[in-house]
Amino acid sequence: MPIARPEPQNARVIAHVDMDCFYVQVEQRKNPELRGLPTAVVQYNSWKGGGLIAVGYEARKFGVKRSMRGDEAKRICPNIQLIQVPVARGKADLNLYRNAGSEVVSILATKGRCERASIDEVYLDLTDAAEMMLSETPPEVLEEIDEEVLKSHVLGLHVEGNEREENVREWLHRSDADHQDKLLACGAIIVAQLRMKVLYETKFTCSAGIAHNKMLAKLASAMHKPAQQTVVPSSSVKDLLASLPVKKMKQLGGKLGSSLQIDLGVNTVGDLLQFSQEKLQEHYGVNTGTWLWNISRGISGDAVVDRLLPKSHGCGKTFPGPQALKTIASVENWVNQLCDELSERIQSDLDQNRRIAHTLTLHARAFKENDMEPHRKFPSKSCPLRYGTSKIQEAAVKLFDSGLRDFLGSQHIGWGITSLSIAASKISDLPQGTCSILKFLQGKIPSSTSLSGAGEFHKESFPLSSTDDVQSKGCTVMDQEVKQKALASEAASNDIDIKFQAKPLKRIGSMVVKTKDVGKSSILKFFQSSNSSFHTMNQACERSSLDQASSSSFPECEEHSDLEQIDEQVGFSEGHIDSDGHHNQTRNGYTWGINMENIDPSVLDELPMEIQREIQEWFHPPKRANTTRRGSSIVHYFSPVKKG
Ligand code: DCP
Repeated sequence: MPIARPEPQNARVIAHVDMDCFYVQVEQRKNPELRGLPTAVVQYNSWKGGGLIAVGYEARKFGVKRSMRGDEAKRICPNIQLIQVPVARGKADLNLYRNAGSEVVSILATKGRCERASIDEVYLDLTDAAEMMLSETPPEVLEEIDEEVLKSHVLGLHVEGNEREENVREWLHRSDADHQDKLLACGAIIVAQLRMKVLYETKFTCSAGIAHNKMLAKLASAMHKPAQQTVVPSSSVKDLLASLPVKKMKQLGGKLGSSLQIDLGVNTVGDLLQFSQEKLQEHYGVNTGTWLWNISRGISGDAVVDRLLPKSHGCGKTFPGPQALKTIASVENWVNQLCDELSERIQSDLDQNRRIAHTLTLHARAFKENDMEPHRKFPSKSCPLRYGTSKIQEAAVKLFDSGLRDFLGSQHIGWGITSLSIAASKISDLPQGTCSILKFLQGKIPSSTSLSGAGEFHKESFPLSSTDDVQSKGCTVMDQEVKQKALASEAASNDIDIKFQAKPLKRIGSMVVKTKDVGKSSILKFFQSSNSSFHTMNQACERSSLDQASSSSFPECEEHSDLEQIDEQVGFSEGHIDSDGHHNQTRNGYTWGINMENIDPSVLDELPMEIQREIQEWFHPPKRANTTRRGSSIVHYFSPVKKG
């Protein structure tokens, strides 16, 4: 459900950066011979040439689309290069792309607060950087401006043919512009520099939107692709939204958007302006009504969250048509494989980022033979997550069994599973003070099971709960070491004299101006000078419609084929009461589902003194006569370690 948040009082500068045909670019970097050729990445499943999941801009010129299969793409574009997505455990392995995304994030994160929104897109809050630029070297005093900045699209700015760059220059230079527009001008300069830096360091192009809030920045980044940026001054918002189909707006692609069309006859976001806030609240409740009223005016207070790492990890697989799984054994086989991957990823998140996931969720799509209740969905199920592959597998199979029971009810009929996915969510940082425990465990336990006991903070047995609110979406990302990379990149960016950054400044009168010929700094020139055939991308740059752009954002999550992953929508819980009615103890905001009196003292004695002290400190045990409770002991926490 959308949440209505008022805009902060002071203007912000928010950018949304989205990689262009991302998987294709990653494959082209791996194999530079593909550059300039029409290329698409296809699923590993070769039925009808495999489903296309990413289409390069050269191929798009021939009409190749993501919804097509390889055979169809070949028909309309015989020279198309179809690259198979890497495969592991019988399904797509996205690590190559995740890591490539992390490289980009580490560069973008150097200029302001950075929120990684998916495998290939981020939001940046550049307000501080823009304010600083405005106070030190405002655009109006710059003698030369990077070509890449001049190629920006400024919404509402009337431009024709060759005058475009001149008009943009004028817009950037306006000394009578209001503070908000001046900030956006600074944002445009910063984002162009960042995009150039991304290109030089990773060889990837990206597109960006620069606006006063996330919603507008996201809309704008998709308007001119590839390798371009679009600025949304406040004065252009009304016109932008007036013709924007409601379904194109984030969170209006589904039922809410349909209801607006059917129930209120609203087809564009601008159409919403005719309704009072009260009327919208009457129809959709106070929160959603207020949100609708706000977005129709371009108001959105959503903050850019400082997050370089994902909120959850997920992996899934679809089994379309005849591939549907129809036996428990075949489901278990796949559940085990998905859990194997999930376990590896959460373990590596724990090892590298000191983050622990608390909830395991299983989603499935299913059908029943001769179904009398075709609308009944397979319910999503979740439970506390215990680390260790076999424990996750065991729990996931139980979740599936429980879901299947609910799905079938009293009917004893045949069934089939057409998609399965597993997610680990409610991820939080390990509390301070666990450092020595981590080291101790990592030193003693083989890495595949290291800290597998962490999950034993949860009860051995647990209730299965429905979690219909957990939806699946496009991309959950996994960014190993991204934080470190961001820091490293930030440090490097302070030292390294990068071509497009290292421009000495000189002053006009008392103001600072750039002296070097900055006109060389353009993304197109990068490709020309690096001798790659970028001409088709150049031509594609001429496109500028939201229609085309719409293919750049994930459609509905259901469309996400084999590569579907789990959304990052689950929020963190501050603490809870478990099903036994025991209050979990919270330290530094982290909830431990265990009491000190549940720890077997003999096991505690085996730990080094420093660890014992840490554990004592965690719990500050309440004084109670009964010091042990059956079924819950630290033995379980350390269960992977076999006692001699
Ligand atoms: N992706 C996928 N399955 C989908 C949609 C996307 O596996 N149904 C993957 C491949 C894409 C990547 O996610 O390269 C990013 O998706 P985008 O929607 O951002 O699309 P692209 O980056 O491919 O193209 P664009 O330049 O239009 O953004």
